[in-house]
Amino acid sequence: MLPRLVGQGIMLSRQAGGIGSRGPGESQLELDRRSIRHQIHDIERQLKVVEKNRSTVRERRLQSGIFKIGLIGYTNAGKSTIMNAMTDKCQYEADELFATLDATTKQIALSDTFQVTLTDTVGFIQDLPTELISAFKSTLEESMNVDLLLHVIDSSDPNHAEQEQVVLDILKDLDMLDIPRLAVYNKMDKTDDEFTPSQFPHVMISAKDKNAKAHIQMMVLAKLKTMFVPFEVKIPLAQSYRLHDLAKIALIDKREYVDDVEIVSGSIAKSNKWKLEEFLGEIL
Ligand SMILES: Nc1nc2c(ncn2[C@@H]2O[C@H](COP(=O)(O)OP(=O)(O)OP(=O)(O)O)[C@@H](O)[C@H]2O)c(=O)[nH]1
Ligand SMILES: [Mg+2]
Repeated sequence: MLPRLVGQGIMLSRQAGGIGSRGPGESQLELDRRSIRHQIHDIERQLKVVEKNRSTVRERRLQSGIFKIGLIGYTNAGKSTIMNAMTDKCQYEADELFATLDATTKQIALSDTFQVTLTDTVGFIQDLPTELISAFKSTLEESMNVDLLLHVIDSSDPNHAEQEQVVLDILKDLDMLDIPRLAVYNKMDKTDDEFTPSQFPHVMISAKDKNAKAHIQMMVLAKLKTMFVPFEVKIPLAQSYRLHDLAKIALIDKREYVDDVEIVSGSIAKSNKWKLEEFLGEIL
């Protein structure tokens, strides 16, 4: 881009002309170049700040023990629409390629108490244009740290099978195939009746349907039950109120009262077992 300024510099200098105005073409050119270098430097600095903020937020989230879910899928599959349905918020969605170029994370309640973060990401595509690779990688980095991937598929697209495969291939390239996954077959409202899903487990929905949120919540909770490890704790009744914090990161199945003790059973992510021990340590 910079070399093209040569012509422009001369032109601008000719325009100036009079006494006290800028000198010959070269100095104008230098001015232009310096100003652009400043702008480039400025943008680079801003990008560094964004990156730094991102990694601090990411670190804080890693420490909190909150379960993390990432929405991934081919571009236009309906990830942002699902994000909106789950969070009751407005995230840019559009019928165009790469409507989302930046990762967005929101914390939501999956049941009365259980909290998760949900991250929307940029859509996958075959033969990604080089200009988009860095945006793609940096938003994907957000989903690298997640505990569960929701693979959103536009079931109504005649090429949905190829698109599913592209996503799975990219996951393999990124070493993300071992992250637990739930397939979300979306746009069922315009999918023909013969459609048969190929991935398991899955949920079939229309993101625009009012029941979409409840369906996804139910399937995610069922999936979590298979991933979590069971536990049983006894809490003195006087300390029962502290269960509130534990219930944000653990699924509570049953609460029983025996004398002045509450017996709580449920399940928790393996990575959070130490949190349970910390909790028990604090109440004893
Ligand atoms: N008919 C129908 N349209 C849907 C459904 N879900 C999403 N859409 C539409 O599909 C288009 C793409 O949705 P987005 O949510 O922006 O898709 P995305 O996966 O976030 O796309 P990128 O950000 O580009 O990767 C939008 O026009 C949505 O309104 C659905 O269940 N049924
Ligand atoms: Mg999007």
